[in-house]
Amino acid sequence: MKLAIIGNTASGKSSLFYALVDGHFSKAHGYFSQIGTFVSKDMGVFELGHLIGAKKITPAQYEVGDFDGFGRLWKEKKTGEILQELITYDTLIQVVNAFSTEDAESDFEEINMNLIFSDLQFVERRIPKLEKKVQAKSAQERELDILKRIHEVLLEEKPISSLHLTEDEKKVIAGYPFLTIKPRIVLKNINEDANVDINEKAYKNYPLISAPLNIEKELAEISDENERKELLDAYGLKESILVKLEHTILKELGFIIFYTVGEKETRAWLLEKGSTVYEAAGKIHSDIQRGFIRAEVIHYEDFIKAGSHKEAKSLHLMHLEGKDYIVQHRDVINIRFSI
Ligand SMILES: Nc1nc2c(ncn2[C@@H]2O[C@H](COP(=O)(O)OP(=O)(O)OP(=O)(O)O)[C@@H](O)[C@H]2O)c(=O)[nH]1
Ligand SMILES: [Mg+2]
Repeated sequence: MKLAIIGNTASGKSSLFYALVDGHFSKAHGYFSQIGTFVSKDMGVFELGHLIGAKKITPAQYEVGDFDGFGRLWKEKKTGEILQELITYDTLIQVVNAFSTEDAESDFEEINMNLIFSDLQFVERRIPKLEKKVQAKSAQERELDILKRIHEVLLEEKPISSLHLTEDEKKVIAGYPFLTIKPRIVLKNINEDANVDINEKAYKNYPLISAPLNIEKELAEISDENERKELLDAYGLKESILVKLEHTILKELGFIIFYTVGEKETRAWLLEKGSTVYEAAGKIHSDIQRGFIRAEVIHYEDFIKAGSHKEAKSLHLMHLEGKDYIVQHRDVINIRFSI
């Protein structure tokens, strides 16, 4: 899963990037100044792995890009090129400067308008072409109708996500490089002396998280638990926002985490919510999916209670499921297969 950090110049993008990747990064080319890996903050996989004495523990991971395209390069009108890079990302995390400016709204809007403008440019080029195709009966009128509705909301300076498209309609336009339809999370970068307003949960319909990102960056650099605590206390903060941010990302994207628990390796996997255990098997290995017989499922809490697959089985905490079972967040899964 790929996360792009976007935002205005000096809004705190790189501060968030460093907090997320915790040293796992490299310089990038093009419109990302650097790319790195965010290792999931979900501790379940470590608890399970330690419980059974796993040799290797592999948490879920996200790819993170520190995007730099909305400044000078955007003004040089390299929008097409920039778009091609940004479009490969699943979620946009928009950092908004609320620490050195009174006007966080215009900081948000400047980037928001870049995204809207990019989509607008695209539909305006696409609609006349599609009209010709519809006339020649080589394209469907339905697609054209959807694009016209999209055009209207963009002209009102609203994101495509504000248009309530059905799942079917979304499929029709899935191949288009729209940015304002992507899940977006707003990260308000507040001053470290300001109080976090915990009641404020959304910003213009986007899920909102507020934090002083310079402190988040510092927290990532400290490994000593007591020192971390001191720093948090000094600024009246409860915890780093990274756990909450990951939850929000999973919720917005509609993803869950499931585990495979083995002595050789205990691992956490990201999966689209609503997926069957057969689809989950495919993530693990195509052979396991091909030879799928049944799935042994134990929920995380039950596994922790029982301590092992065997004990969970004898306590009747394990249930056997067929291909159609819908995997739940934090299920421990063992696939019986034969090839
Ligand atoms: N006081 C304060 N300063 C901050 C905060 N977050 C970032 N800064 C400072 O603001 C400056 C810009 O932060 P960066 O994280 O580099 O921002 P950026 O968006 O990556 O900047 P560019 O890549 O140059 O566009 C740095 O000097 C930071 O130390 C904050 O929460 N509070
Ligand atoms: Mg930067």
